[in-house]
Amino acid sequence: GDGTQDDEAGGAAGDTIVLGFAQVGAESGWRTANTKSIQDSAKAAGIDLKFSDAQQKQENQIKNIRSYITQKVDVIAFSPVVESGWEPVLREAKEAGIPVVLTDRAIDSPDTSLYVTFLGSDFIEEGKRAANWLVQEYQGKNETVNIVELQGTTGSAPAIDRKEGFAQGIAANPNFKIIASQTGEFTRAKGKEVMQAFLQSNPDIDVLYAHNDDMALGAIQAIEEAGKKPGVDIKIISIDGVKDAFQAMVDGKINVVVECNPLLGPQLMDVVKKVVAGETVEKRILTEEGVFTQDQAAAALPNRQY
Ligand code: GYE
Repeated sequence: GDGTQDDEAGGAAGDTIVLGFAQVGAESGWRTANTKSIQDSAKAAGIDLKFSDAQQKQENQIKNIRSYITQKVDVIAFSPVVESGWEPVLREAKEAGIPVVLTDRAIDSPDTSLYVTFLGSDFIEEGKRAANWLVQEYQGKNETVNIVELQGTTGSAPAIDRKEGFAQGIAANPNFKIIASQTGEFTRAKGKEVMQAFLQSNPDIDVLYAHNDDMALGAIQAIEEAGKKPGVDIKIISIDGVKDAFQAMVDGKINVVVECNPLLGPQLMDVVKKVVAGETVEKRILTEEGVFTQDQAAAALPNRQY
């Protein structure tokens, strides 16, 4: 993979594999854990990792992928910031004979020959799990439940799918009303800001559904500053399962967390090795995840890995 002539087959025996990884950014606790997992496991696997951070901008990510193509890395992996607009750069990678692994987030292209596999969570399922908790929580009650939603990055797979999965999950309950839904860009700062606006225009919020923990944690500050009790006056559902969110559950401020595992590094390195060795890999590799409620939070917290 270093451009010498004996690695034309993409990593002959004894040759170090070069992996170019184009990360989304450092927007959340999930992302920080994901980056660390990729860096640590590349090291452990003896893979030469070239890493870039796109600061949540697609144009940066495209530039970073192009640079890996120019450098003739063995494999390119990336976590697409948004779903659309990847065909041109992925065709360039294909023409250069460099396999691409989608990590964490999917793209919307129907041309599945542009990547070898997609490794990551089922975000629709996560949205459904969030909704299922709510349906259970209000079982047997007919009162109107006013829900506000903090969406992730506009156009990203997790924002689109978590919204859709949740909507599907509450669809059979007409008393559940999503009264406001806006992006909080997966960050604490934006989550707080948008929640402040929600609170100002809606006096009667019962539930917050946040597409990730960081936005929920930012929103908690806004709720407290407005003189309300997070977890009690406004029930909070979030996704990811970072330690700070478990702590917030222990403190009674978040009601339920749907787990999304960021520790994709070991599986990614396995896939990269297989691809370089010319082995076939499954087109879709799913991560396994759970759901945690307040009564489970204290016991689970010490074992959380991210
Ligand atoms: O939920 C969020 C991060 O793509 C699954 O991105 C990931 C999401 C994660 O910023 O915290």
